[in-house]
Amino acid sequence: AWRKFSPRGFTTKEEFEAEAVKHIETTLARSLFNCDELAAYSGTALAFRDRLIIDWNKTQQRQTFADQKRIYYLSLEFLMGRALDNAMLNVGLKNVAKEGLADLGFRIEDIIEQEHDAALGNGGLGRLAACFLDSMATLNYAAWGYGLRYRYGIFKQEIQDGYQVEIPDYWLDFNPWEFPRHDVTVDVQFYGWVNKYTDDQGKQIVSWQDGEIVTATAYDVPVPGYGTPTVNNLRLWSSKASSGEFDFAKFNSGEYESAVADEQRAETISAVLYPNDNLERGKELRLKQQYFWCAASLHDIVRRFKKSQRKWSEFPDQVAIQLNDTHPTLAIVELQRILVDMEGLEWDAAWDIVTRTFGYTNHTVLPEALEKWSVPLIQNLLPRHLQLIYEINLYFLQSVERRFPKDRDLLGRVSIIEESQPKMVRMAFLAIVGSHKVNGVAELHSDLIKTTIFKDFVKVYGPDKFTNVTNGITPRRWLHQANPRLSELIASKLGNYEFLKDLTLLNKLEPYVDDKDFKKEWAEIKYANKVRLAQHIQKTKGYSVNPKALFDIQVKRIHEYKRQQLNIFGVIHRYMAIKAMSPDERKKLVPRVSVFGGKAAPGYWMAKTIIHLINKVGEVVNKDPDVGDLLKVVFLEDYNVSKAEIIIPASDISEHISTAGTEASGTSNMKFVLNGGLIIGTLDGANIEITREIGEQNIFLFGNLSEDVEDLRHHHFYGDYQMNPELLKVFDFIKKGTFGDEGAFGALISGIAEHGDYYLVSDDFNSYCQTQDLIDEAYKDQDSWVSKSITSVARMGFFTSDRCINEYADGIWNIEPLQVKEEN
Ligand code: 26M
Repeated sequence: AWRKFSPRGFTTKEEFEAEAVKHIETTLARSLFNCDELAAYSGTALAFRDRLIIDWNKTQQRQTFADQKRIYYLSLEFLMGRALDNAMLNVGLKNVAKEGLADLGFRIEDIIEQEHDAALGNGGLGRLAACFLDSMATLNYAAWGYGLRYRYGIFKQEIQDGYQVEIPDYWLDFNPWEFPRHDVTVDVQFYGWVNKYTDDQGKQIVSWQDGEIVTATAYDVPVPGYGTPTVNNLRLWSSKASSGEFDFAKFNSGEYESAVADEQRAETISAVLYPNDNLERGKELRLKQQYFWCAASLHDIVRRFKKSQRKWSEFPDQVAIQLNDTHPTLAIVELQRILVDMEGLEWDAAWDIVTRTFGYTNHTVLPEALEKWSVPLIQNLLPRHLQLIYEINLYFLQSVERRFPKDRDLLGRVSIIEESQPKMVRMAFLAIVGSHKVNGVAELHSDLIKTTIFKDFVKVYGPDKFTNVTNGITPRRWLHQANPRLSELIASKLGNYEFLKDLTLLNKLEPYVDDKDFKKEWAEIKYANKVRLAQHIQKTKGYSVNPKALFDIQVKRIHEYKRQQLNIFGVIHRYMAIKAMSPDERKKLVPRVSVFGGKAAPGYWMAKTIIHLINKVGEVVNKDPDVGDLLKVVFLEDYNVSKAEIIIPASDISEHISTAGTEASGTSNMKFVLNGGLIIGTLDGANIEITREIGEQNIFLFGNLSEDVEDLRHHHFYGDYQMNPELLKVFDFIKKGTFGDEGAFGALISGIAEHGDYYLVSDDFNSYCQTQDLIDEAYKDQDSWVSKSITSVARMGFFTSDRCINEYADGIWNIEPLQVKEEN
């Protein structure tokens, strides 16, 4: 009976059409006679949104009623991509929508493409947060994401004359997936000063006074699980001048301009995502963003906790907060401030609550990415927080001194404050001290943080505070949505789609590794995906590539440590080899399409030089009649989540070739293998565990090992090393001006040939090229290649983000899923 009053919405195509048309005609006030694709998208999105809202409300009620622990995932980045396709698949009504849209005269693919990506992230870290939200909802965990509602997401990339140009990404014009909550606000304070006094009862009172107030307004985004009625919440904060603050006093006294300026300054906080990945720059506005978001989220969490009327000591039993990198570390200080300054708890009791609440995930060992904030900057912006940080550090150092009384150097090494000029706050150290668990994101990475950057903390806390949770990806988006035909083929053999919820079931594919018909279908699907990418290249770049060629793909943020330069030097080496061949020799070659994609941080000059070189090589190679189909070099513009969904299923080989020890995990490596692509990679990040799972015979590994990197760099530094002669030939070829203005690439070359080759491009060049030759040979034997592909997919079960979330839940959050009984 309840169902009658609580409908889940449409189930048939007729009902879907009626809903979509109703929205187009009423919500959008458009006539069906001029319904274009954008209007059809909007109507479809609103119809699905209605369905989600009902389950979303129920989920929130159920979680409130259950009154058990919740997970709060704090991330400055959520790289969600598009929502409609995902929503349709999760509620299991994509086919209904497809038929309904066909009736209305539309192809569903065209409608899906109307949606703007939600690109509130840079790369791996932000996309991981999105996969985690998907898994937490699918597994029925009571979980919230907290982030910032940037008006501008990651910039859109265009290539002009071979150079990257950044275009602002204003994405909020029509966003049916967000719900403004004008009644859910938090006032956040900045600047001001700290007043300490003793009250009538002799109690120390600390109050943070004056300064300016900015209001955080909540915007909620539903996060549907797959095949479950759980719809979790992603809460994004938007900044506005506080209502009292758009100052009528100022306004009335004629200071209109300065009143407007105040308002704009407040709105600037959530205006734009910082486009760096793995680089820290210490800008005040970035610190403001971090505190604004941490404070708003913490006060929201505390408000919710207080409704339950529990004792403060129960806070860690109700709340688990996970810090996605050090960006939200101020949340630790803010919770201590709330408990001590506002709620009047004793320091030790408060600190115990804090440390039991937080967990910290580290995503990088690159020194230039480790966050440090200058003491004067914090002093000015957050005076009370600086005092608290000093106090936290004092107690921490005292405890270290008690345990290691003779080791004075140790105190300096683990101090949260770096004694530099100016002094700096080391955010990773603060995050470690304020959390009960610290994890890395792949085995090698988790070992490295224990033996290098956080070595002293292992000594202080013992090894158990540090753990590993190897990253994972959601198979819903990265298999089912991106590669529906492969998903369908797998389901046809396994009998159902259960593998999307338990990815280890993929191992049931192993018996088909030598099944002729199955292999044929498998290969056909890969080919169709390559044709689709070739069409995309034709449409966006204006030239054709041969879908029968070996597609070799490297798509990720452009960074020296990821070594796109090694790839493009290898391509040039191949080009030189082709030029030197006789026509007969050329006939034996495996044709190749080398695809690159990825954004450079706008201020990262060397990364931009690499993009420039790739484009210039493409211009020369692609029109060289000696080469023809044998080699094409493509730089795809504006790599993002929705492009990844087209690109990843189309690879034969993808490249994950970072200098060993530098890539914390990598997650696209997992996506490519799950889609039947093989990979070439170094023994770095999750490549190591991928190798262990799928077997050494199914992956192309090369290069120096992480444990040898330090020695090699040492030799470089003292000049006792020989440049690889083949690479020198490549450099000479570039210096001749083969790819235009040779001066343009001077710094890229000299960094390797003369200035220490920090990322060991020369050391790994031989091994890289030889392995590429092995790949050519292996590709000629298509039969064995396809077997490798199937075997690999069958063994990828470990890399689902569901496994990963269950490990966090068990080992860090101490939380169980909230079981839902399906109503009927
Ligand atoms: C820092 C300061 C100012 C602005 C931005 C940043 C910043 C942004 C993103 C710093 C680091 C950021 O991300 C690091 C990152 O993406 N790390 C990647 O995390 C993935 C998920 O764990 C791993 O798979 C990758 O190996 C790792 O590079």
